[in-house]
Amino acid sequence: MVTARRTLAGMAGCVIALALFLFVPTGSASAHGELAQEPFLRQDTVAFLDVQFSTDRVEQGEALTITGKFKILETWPRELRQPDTAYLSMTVPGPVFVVTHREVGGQVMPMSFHVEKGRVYDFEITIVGRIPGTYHVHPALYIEGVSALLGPGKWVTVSPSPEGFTFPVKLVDGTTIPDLQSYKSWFILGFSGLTFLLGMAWMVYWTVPKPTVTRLAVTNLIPSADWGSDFGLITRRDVRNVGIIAALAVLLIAAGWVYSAISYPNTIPLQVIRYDAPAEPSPPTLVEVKPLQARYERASQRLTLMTEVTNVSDSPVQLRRLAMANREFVLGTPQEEWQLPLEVIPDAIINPGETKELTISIAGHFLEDERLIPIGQPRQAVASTLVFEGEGGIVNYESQRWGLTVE
Ligand SMILES: [Cu+2]
Repeated sequence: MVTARRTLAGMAGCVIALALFLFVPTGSASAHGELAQEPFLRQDTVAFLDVQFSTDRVEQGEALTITGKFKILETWPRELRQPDTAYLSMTVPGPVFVVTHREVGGQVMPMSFHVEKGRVYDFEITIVGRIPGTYHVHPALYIEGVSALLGPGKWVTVSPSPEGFTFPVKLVDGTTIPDLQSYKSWFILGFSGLTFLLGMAWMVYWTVPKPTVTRLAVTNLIPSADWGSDFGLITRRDVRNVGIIAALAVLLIAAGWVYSAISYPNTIPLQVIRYDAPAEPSPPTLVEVKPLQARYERASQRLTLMTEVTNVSDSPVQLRRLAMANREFVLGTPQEEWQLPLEVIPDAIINPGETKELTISIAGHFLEDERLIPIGQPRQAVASTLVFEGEGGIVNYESQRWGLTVE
């Protein structure tokens, strides 16, 4: 009686939870969790630099290209799995774009590739508008064992086109699939449905007529080598019946394999070999950077990075920009929606042979709103990449981590 009541209460709970989940209205999400990642995960891992979007407005079926560089930072935390295999993509809320082309270091890179800490890579990614709407689009680097690490985001509008969106694909044998979105949908659904039915039959067979779940306490006591035939748990008939289900599953897989081998003789085997992505050549060293201290003042919402910079080249060097998580801080007027102004005291130019103590500062409520400052986090530090420019267009990307004091 008690068990029955408990079961009923449990079921009622489930029904209420499901109803709440399905019917209680929620606000629409305007971002996609880029700020949910821990500050160190965004600051210490990958820096996106010189990112450019070819446009912020496309029609359905029109292409948009994102170019730029990413650097695998020397500040990569030891607590994370070390960077080795990466995959270039982008992040948007759902399949609202399709990626049609990817390049890393000037090479077409549709698959995963190897990266190295400290190196800078050029990238290019082409996406085509699919579903009308306005979306926050980020280039993203997926690192195996870590997560998606996002670059700066830009709002892009996809406007409806009278023809709608189609995704034709040309095959090796010269034929064209008119629209990949609906290609053999019913066949795929039907085949998946059959495998689903077999799986359900297996599950229901073992749970509904058998006391495996309803009398878990008893079945748990039976040793694993014992069939429990005395309790009616597994009988010879059961073995025969589930043998039939297993045989049907093998038959289905074999039939699918034969069908695809006959209908599609020209297939590309699964690609397993990965390449090192071609990195940019290492530039001559212009500066030596020593992070001294970072201080964040909560009242004025100002972050200052005390940094000692020595110019080891024979011409003046200028600190131009600073990349931190999905933001970029620039001297002068920001041009892009992810850029914000940067202040450098006394100034950003370091003469040859000079050692200068720079006070780099950034201010604004976004520092806390976007969780760039790790308040109440198990790591009191900030990391960023400083961009120094010397004569003849030589650029050094200096990634550093500063110990942080919050006041
Ligand atoms: Cu975003």
